[in-house]
Parts: sequence; C-alpha cells; structure tokens
Amino acid sequence: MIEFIRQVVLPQFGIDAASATISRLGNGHINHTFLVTDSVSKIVLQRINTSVFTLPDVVVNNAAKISRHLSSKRQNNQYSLHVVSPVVTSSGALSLNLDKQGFWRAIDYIDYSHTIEVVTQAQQAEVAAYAFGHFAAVLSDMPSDSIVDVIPNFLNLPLRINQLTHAVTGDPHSRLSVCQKWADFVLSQTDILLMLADFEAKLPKRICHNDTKINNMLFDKRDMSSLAIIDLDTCMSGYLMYDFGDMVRAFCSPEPEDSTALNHVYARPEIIISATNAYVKALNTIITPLEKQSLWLGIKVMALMLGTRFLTDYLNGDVYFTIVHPQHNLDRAINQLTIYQSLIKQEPQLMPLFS
Ligand code: GN1
Ligand code: MG
Repeated sequence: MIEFIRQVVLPQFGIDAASATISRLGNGHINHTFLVTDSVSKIVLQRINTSVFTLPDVVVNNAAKISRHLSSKRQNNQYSLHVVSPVVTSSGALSLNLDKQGFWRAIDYIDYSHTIEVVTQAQQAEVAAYAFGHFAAVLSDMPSDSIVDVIPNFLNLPLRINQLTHAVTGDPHSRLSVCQKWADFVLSQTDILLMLADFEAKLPKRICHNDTKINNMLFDKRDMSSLAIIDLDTCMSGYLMYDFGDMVRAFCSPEPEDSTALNHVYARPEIIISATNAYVKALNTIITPLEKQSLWLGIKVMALMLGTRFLTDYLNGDVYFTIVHPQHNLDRAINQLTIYQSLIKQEPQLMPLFS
C-alpha cells in the first residue's frame, strides 16, 4: 500500500512524493492511518474504511464543519486546544475518491504530539477529561442537527444487544461454545436497558465525539498538557453520558483494551474520580443536573456496549474490527465485560459521586 500511496495518492495532495516518508500511525481498528512527511510539511493521511463508513463524503464534511466551528472559537479565545483541520487536495477537495483503490483524506499533523494507550496516573485522566469536556462545551452551541448521523444508531445499546442475539442464534463460525458464558452474561443485563430508556427520554441531545478513548487526545510531549482532540469521524448527535462513559471506560483500567491479564483489569476508583471532576468542571455552565446524574449510567453502558460489539464481531467472524490474531475480538470483549463487572461491584461507592 505504501508504494501506491507514494505514486498515486500523494501527488494529488500536493506532496513531493519522491522525498516523502510514509509510516503507519496509531492503533485505529477501522481506518488505515499514515504519517506522511516531506521537506515542508507533515500530514496525516487516511484511507477510510467504506464498509464501516458507508457515506465517507458525509464523514469528511462533518469533520470539516466541526473543525471550522472549533477554529472560529479558538480565534475568539474560547477554545484552548489545537484544531485538526482537513488538508485539501490540489483541486481543493476534502477527499480523493479512487473507488476500489480507496477513499482518501488528509488532516493536519500536530507537532510535539504524543499519545498514550493506557492512563498510568490520575493526572493524565484529569488533563484528558478536562480536554474532552472543553471540546463538548465548545460544541454545545452548534445545533445537534447541523451534522449528519454518519452511522445511524451507532451507540444504541438495545440494537447492539439484538445484534449479539442474532449472532448467538446463527453462530455462523461455530464459536459460541467458546464464549457462551459471556454471551449469556450480556443477555442477562436487561435492567440497564430500562434505566437507559428512562434517561434518554429526558436528556438533551448534543453534538458528541463518540470515540473518546485516551488515544484520541493528543498530549504535548514537552509537558504532557493537552494539545488536541483528534478523530472527529464519529462526531454525531448523542448524549453527554456516552462521551463521558466511553472516556471513563477507556481511562479506568490499568491494562490495554485487549489485555488478557484479567487479574489486573478493573475500574480504578481514583481515575474515575479525577476524570469526573475534571469533565464536570469543564462543562460547569452547560451540564444539567440530570446529565450529571446520567454520567454513571454512561460508564456502565459504554463498557457493556463495547464488550457486546467485540463479542458480536467475534461470533460473526471478525468482519468489523481489525484483528491481529483470531482470539483478538474475544479478548477485547472479555476485557470490556470485566471492566463492566468491576463497575457494578463498586457501584455503591461510586454512584453517589454523580448525585
Ligand atoms: C473503533 O477505529 P477506532 O479505534 O477509532 C470504533 C469505536 C470503538 C473503538 C474501540 C467507527 O474506533 O467505536 O470504541 O474502536 N469505531 C467505529 O477501541 O466503530
Ligand atoms: Mg475512531
């Protein structure tokens, strides 16, 4: 793919292909991402996975709208983070559609950036949670219908559970016997659906990021302050509790998302407390009392939902998330469901934080 990028894609983005270096970037499960450096610039180049993002034009248009909004806020000193903006093609387009050879887009690379895969100190959780909260706060005056739903029902737990039920019933790759216990566990979690429906009926819809894991926040490698929020591809209308919940489920474990060291996979209360305080502080004037109350539910929902999605993909033969080995989605599912169980165990101590 690297040679194809050099010969066909880079010239379209005005990059000097002969002198450019191209390397893989990040750990995304969906798109292919590269860092491209030539003598004058550094950009992030992505081949969008069009099986997942079936309307890639919508993805790049949404992301451009979000970055324009953030940039104008930054100009008015209302947004303190850097903005990842689109890098257009030589003809001024937001993307390069080569049909079977890919849908390509480029974005700014931010210098001095550093990502982490696991939160090791409460201070990191605090910095990142404040940044994600600030991002949500600054988007709060953008009407939630001003961007298009790129993946309708993306964060719909009842739908995700139905998809699991379907995979369990069909068991198309005869993998159920390996994970029956976990599938039964997910399908027994019916109370949370009732609670969720009750909250959703009353909560305001806002533009959310929808993928607030720790590696979507760039730290400044010089002092580990926050630099930018990246990966605007799943920005859609949603509920604050989802962004908060996805963030906390990703920050709270001392192990990576696919770790099988289950003795060490749990929700660290001190990280949850730091992340919560920072997120609520950043949204201070915006978050409603009911939204604040919903945040605890959001953490549980997002851990359960991601565990369910990984398990469903395992049963379906790994058609959605990129995997590195055959058990990968199962390992990820068990990891997330273990975090969910740890959250439930600590509910009596942690839930009062959100009242
Ligand atoms: C996927 O590709 P990446 O890493 O940005 C997924 C998210 C999951 C995440 C789990 C479009 O995001 O929903 O939370 O993996 N994105 C999509 O690591 O499904
Ligand atoms: Mg993403």
